[in-house]
Amino acid sequence: MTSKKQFTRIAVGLAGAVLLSSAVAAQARELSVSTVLSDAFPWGQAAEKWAELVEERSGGELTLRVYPNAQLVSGDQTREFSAMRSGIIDLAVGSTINWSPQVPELNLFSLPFFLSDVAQVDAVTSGEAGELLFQAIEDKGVIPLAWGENGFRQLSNSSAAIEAPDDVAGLKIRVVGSPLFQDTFTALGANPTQMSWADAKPALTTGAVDGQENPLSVFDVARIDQVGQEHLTLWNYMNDPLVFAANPQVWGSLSADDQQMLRDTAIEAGAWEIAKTREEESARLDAIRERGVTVTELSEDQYQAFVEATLSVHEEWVPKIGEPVVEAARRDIGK
Ligand code: X2X
Repeated sequence: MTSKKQFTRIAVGLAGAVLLSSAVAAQARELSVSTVLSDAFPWGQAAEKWAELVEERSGGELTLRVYPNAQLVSGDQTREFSAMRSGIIDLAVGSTINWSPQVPELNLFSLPFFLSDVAQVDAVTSGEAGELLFQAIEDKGVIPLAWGENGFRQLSNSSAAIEAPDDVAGLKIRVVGSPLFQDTFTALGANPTQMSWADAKPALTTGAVDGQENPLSVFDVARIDQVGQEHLTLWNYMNDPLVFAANPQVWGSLSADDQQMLRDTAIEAGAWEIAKTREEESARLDAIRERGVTVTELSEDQYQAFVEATLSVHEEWVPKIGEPVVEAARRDIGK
């Protein structure tokens, strides 16, 4: 027979267990965030900033854990979007280049010499085209939240200064992303080779490839000059915006308040990172020059020669990106 005392003990124990399990339910929830670059780079810092703001605003109830180096997709950055869509990844701060194989509209930013300065990039991301691009991401099964920036991509190589399309001819250039990059470098007479970031530095080190293209922050932090890339041409041929985004099931499982908080903090972290990336560019360029890299700036005529050499890429890719998106972008930048 259960005595009154025993009964009380059991009841107290049960109540404790219920309390404990509700405490577990209310315990911090951790979401994964995928990035390609670590927090040594502005890109990784964007994700860390997001995590910091979320931790602060949620009072520690929601935490973001950043997984850099595309480790959640074994380094294969062009699979990041699919992995987020399928739920292997909860959240990501990803590059439009890396997601363009699944979201062709994102190739807009990679159209050679289409967007020529940061004002135009901002006009597009905050404009009509930006809305269409977010819609395209959502249509492909991922919730876009905010923009960030990897930056304008510059061309480096190990053999000689590049001032004209002829100087690129015959060079093996590492590229990533959609086949658009193959087309751009083929149009310039180069031999493009698609490979992940994880494979790029080893390929530059062994001389398996002669050149690569990346923003100044990446060139600087990854010390690309130390793997023989002594020539850098500033040609601003394309910008690589970043997008903060979420898996739709994860997003749907959050309260409306948490959704709002996650979106607001993504926007804040993105704006912070975009400003930082841009502010740091000139000091990075100085540092690169000081390390002995030959930096080539193009005259207007030299620039035009590259524009003309890659016009065929526009003909080929505007229909794949979609006329409405390209037209919206033209309106956004008044072009
Ligand atoms: O792989 C690259 O070149 C990088 C790091 O810039 C991207 O992820 C697009």
